Amino acid sequence: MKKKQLKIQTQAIHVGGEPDPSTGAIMPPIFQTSTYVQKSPGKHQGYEYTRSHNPTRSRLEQCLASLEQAQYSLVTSSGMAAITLILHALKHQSVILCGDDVYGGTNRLFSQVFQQTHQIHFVDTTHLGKLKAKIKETKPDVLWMESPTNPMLKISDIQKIAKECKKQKCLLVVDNTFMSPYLQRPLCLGADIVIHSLTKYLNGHSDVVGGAIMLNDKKLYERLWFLQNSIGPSLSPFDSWLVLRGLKTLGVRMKAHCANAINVANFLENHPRVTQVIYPGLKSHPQHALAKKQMDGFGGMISFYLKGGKKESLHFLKKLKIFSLAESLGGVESLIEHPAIMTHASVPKKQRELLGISDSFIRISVGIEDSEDLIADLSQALA
Ligand code: P1T
Repeated sequence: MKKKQLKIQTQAIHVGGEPDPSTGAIMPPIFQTSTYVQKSPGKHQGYEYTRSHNPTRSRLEQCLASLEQAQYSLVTSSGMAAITLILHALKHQSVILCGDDVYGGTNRLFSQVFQQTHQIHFVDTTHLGKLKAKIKETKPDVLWMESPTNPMLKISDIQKIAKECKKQKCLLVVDNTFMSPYLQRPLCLGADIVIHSLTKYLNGHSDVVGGAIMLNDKKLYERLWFLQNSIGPSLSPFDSWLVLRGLKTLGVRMKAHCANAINVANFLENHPRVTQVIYPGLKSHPQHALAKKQMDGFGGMISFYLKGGKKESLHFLKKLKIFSLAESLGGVESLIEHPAIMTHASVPKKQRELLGISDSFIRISVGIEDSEDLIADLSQALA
């Protein structure tokens, strides 16, 4: 059966997961090797050195390309490494228009590392009119966006934005980390490149740091592979294998994250100590209708505001027993964090305040434990 005919959960298990042809092992071997023997100089079996190619990593790339419905995929040593490779592929002084609400590390990379070689502007991508005006004003080479955004969970219309980008000959890059291909496939909506932090839902077990790039343009893929090989941020064979293993349960995990998150969001929305809950699955979310249309589920991320200030927030975080206070997201265990002090501390204070990342703002990654236990934990900490 062709892989395109398979449903996404079947692809996650079988594409790149074929039994090992030499032994019949049902699980793919970890080719934990740095180099490969050659018959004579330059005569080899397609593998010379693991920074360049590795069979375990190739299997992962095959699976990820299939899930995002892409021709090509490259996996990297972190999500930031994936973003860095793309930035290196751009011309000197390229204009990048970036969503105003992105992961703090992405904001830091754009505004404190690549600001010397590229021109960076920020824009609210949820408002198409404002976005079109900013595109006219800045004439970007690249539009970089997240949907939902980290941490405000704003949703933007990828299909409409992609149309506008095509008109303006601007490359559209979507960071799909918060959704995973199980819930959203931006290339099918017209994006040019999709990136992921593999560290999150795709691996799903909080034991790997990795990144991925998926795209259909052969020339650009070849340039990115050249940069990966030249600069060196390839994912290790063991980490590639762990992600391949994590991917097998992507479908069941994403369903459980979504089911738990709506229960937790409803609980928080009705709690007197909570002033506002942001979750794309709630009717109160400003882009709820768009989320329903664009996504196959609302995901496992929730943000909310507590009554009070920093003191109350820190007190609440200390009282939790099942939720762990930690950066990151997308693992089977529930995590909670304070974006202003943790994941988004590198975003300038003024920009944070404009976005609403205040001291009473909390972000949750809802895991796949029993939601009754999660709600009981939140309930006792809020009390
Ligand atoms: O951590 P790393 O694998 O390098 O991925 C960076 C990254 C890229 N894009 C998005 C949307 C992200 O959320 C991240 C990492 N985010 C966190 C660590 C966090 O807690 O939000």
